[in-house]
Amino acid sequence: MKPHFMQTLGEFIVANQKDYPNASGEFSALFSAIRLAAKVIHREINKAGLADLAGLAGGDNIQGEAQRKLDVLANDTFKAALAARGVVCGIASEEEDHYILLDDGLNTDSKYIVLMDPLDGSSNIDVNVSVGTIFSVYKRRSPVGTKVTDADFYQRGNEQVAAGYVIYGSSTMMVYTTGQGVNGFTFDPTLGVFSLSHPDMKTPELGQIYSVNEGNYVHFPDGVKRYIKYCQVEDAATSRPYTSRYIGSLVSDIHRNLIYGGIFLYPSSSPYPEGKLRLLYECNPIAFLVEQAGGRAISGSGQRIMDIQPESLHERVPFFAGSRRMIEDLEVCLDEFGGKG
Ligand code: AHM
Ligand code: MG
Repeated sequence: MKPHFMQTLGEFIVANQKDYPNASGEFSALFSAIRLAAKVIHREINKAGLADLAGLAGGDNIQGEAQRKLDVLANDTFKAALAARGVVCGIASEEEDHYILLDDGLNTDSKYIVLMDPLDGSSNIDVNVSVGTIFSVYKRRSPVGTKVTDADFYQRGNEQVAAGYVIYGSSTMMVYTTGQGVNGFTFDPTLGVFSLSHPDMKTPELGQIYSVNEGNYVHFPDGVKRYIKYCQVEDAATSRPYTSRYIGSLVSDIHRNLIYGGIFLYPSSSPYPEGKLRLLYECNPIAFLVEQAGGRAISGSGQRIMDIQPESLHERVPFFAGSRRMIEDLEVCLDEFGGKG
């Protein structure tokens, strides 16, 4: 068999720098920090069951959710990797009550901020189900050299300069966008490199998968209930009934639907009147990727996710994302029957 050398993530970033006329190398350094942290998490997740890394850490995050040992480890790893490069002036994380200011001299003059969910779906980790890291990158609004402010973090999703996820699955992959399409890189643990395995990812216009936690059905808004019933009705033209697939790990559910085509729904329900997913570091980066792959992402009121003006760091929003024609059908139901609790 002839050896096949795919382009590595590092090579890809360098080769595409020409797309950014003002690129100073800071952005590549930022990506190299994310890439390195992802490799560390890959390593730790793979031995979690052996190294006493499964289970709870003993504390709660600001949202009252129990932190797991790997949540804490992933958060510390990404923070340390980003801080070490001198390219990020502020970090916000699902695991931190407030955003972190990096004004240690090394990072003070950086122009980027990063928002992240270091280990999404971590409640799945003890049973060997795929989890992910989600990240979102913006240019700061405040002047370089000053302390970052709320306004740097409360930017609309459409201001993102990059977003992506790492999926720690049957293989580890990084999928990201800088607004020029979506590319996916698979990690080869024997070489320690991510290679371009999924260039220019596009999601089908119409898929056959719907993904929702149907256990909450009775609490869903009427428009969402209608749409779920629509998914289940037979119709040859749209290949219905659709298949129901729900892992309960956002990155995994989105990754599958992105490739096969499908719709992901996390509506409002009585336990979560605003939905469960967080606008800044879960919904916005996923919305950017889904749109760049040709899909759409909207909220319960039908608003484009990336147009929502954030008001707080950990705010939640009903989230619907996926294949374009499926979102259009959902919109009809939300318009007619309502999409909020
Ligand atoms: P987390 O950030 O605490 O891990 O929670 C987010 C996760 C998502 O990965 C997933 O889509 C969702 O929670 C599943 O929620 P549910 O168990 O209510 O269906
Ligand atoms: Mg999360």
